[in-house]
Amino acid sequence: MSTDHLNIEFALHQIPERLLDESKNPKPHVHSIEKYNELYQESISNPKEFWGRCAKEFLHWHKPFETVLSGGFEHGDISWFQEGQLNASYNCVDRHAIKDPDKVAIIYEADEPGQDRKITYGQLYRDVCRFANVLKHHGLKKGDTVAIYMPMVPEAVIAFLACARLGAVHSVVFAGFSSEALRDRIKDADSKIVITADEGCRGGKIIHTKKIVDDALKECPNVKRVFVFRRTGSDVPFNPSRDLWWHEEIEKQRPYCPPEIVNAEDPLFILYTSGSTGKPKGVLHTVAGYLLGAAVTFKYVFDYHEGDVHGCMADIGWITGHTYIIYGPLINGATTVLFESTPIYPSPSRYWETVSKHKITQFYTAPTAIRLLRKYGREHVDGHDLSSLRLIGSVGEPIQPEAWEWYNEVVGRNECAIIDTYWQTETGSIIISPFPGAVMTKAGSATVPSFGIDLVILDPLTGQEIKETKAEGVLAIRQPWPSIARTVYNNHDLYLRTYLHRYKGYYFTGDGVGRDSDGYYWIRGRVDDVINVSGHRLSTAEIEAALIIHPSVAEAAVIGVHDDLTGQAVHAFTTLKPHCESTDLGELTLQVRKVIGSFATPKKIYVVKDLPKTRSGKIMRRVLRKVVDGETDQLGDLSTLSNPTLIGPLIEAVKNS
Ligand code: 6R9
Repeated sequence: MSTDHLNIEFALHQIPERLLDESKNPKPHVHSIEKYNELYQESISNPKEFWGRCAKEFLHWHKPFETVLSGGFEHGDISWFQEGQLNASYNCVDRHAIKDPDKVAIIYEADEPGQDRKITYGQLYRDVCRFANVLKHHGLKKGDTVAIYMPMVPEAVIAFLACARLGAVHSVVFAGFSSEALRDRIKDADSKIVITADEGCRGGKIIHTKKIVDDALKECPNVKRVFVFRRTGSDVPFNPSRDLWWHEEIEKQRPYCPPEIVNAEDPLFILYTSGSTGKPKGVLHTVAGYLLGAAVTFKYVFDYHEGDVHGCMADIGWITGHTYIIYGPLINGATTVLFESTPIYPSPSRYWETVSKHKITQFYTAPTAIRLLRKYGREHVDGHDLSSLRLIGSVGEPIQPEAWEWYNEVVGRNECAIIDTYWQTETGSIIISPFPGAVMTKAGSATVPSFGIDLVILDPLTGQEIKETKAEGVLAIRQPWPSIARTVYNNHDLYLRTYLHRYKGYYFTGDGVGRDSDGYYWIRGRVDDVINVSGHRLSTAEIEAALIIHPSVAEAAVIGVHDDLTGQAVHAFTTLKPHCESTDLGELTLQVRKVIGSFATPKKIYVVKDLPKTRSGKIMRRVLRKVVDGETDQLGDLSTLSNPTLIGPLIEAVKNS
């Protein structure tokens, strides 16, 4: 790997004064670099003491644990707080509803401005109990899986927590996925119940949610019940022998439902994510460890204080929504915003109107949204009262220094903490990020590890740890932390192979990384065949599989290409079957939208005669990448290429497209 850029030292940004001024700001929990170092060192050298203490402080246990950690990376038998028993919904709702029933738990900012709604902890408690009783009445039991395919409405949160109350496992499918993708996820997780809505609204557009569910369920005979929340009230198809209306069912139930007490290591949820294989993986998280990771990072990384309003703009269908809209905030008894719309609806000021209306204190979004708003210009930000903001955060992909500076200056007015947070579905919670109040920042660096995260940089070829401070390699972790995923649903072997056995003794993230002379980490992006479009993690293999379904396509190869707006964009190369002279590119695009969802749509499709392959038949995507980037003089070692004559026509095809 090239190390040229390691010589560039980026300027350190001081901790904004406002953050350290106790007359304007609550004193940060981690208020100095010494404090960070002390806590971090303890968490690494004595993880049992550190996490044992946190587990008692952050969680309510119905039965206390004795063992903090057992098992490890070798067999993937990691278990935290083994003998402990608890309930996630009790921890997120009941204890706050008892203490402060009128405190606002959720601020729902609906797609149309002005239709917002607030839900207190008392109300949330009753709603969760009612809906849990509905599910119980229809036969849902501890350990059963439930698919949730819902827009960003409070009832989605209620659905998560009602499952957790009964010890059931939720498998949330992002509501932008197509019916086929939904079908595959329902089948893989063996969900018998689906919770959905009549329609969704986003950016002024209607999404035909229930219809998509109906299409998916044509091939899911095991789904016996579908609960339909009425979001728009439009006429939608309804199958009376299977479907039930949310509003009719909850009226029948009383708002009390005892929580099912489960073991610390029982599953809390499955969430599908793309890996380098074509099939999405059902990443499984367990109750206690996941909740603890969410709770501790929420408090320390977002520097949560009583009275704060937390605005995470992600979708609940992604891990960011699970951890930092729902579980992290609610475990801490915080007020969390559920944002149904888009950054540009009805205008590019929507975020800032929302911040000033609800006096949001922590604002969290993705680089793709920041780049989009930067493109629209600062006039859409200026003039809005953003004085409530103390911290602004970014997640999902590397943030370019230009975008970081714009965010810091225009949104943060140089007086907010700015946190670039790096983590993954599999890590459950943030693993690299500045601690506001303690860690100085550099534009484009996620900076330092979170508590308990023992980061290492490995040489990708030898798997040896690179001990020098300045280093470049792949990112791995040496010790288990509480919110690490425990398995891939129904495929523990895949879990071991993907994360734990690739480099023996370490958890492997799949990301390339650099470390500068200050010990700051710079995430370079995926080293496997995963593309990141607007923070959506897509696998090249999955998109290729979708293209190949089309009757005229023989082969497909998909690559991620730099894109100013979306970070990466999907470019697809296809070869056609012998009898096909040409094909309708629109149909191919449609194919991807149908099988995966519109967010995976290729930006460009090139029809070529042949794909570059190694002699063993592996497609050389690296060559395709270079050709698209115009770096045809740097195609690298082509000695393994089986058919060197295809390069010329390939370059032509890209040029002429
Ligand atoms: C939380 C989330 C994980 C992948 C990850 C990496 C990329 C996430 C990042 C980042 C650079 C950041 N990623 N945050 N890259 N800087 N701050 O996004 O989870 O959807 O599983 O994606 O996203 O490549 O491996 P997930």
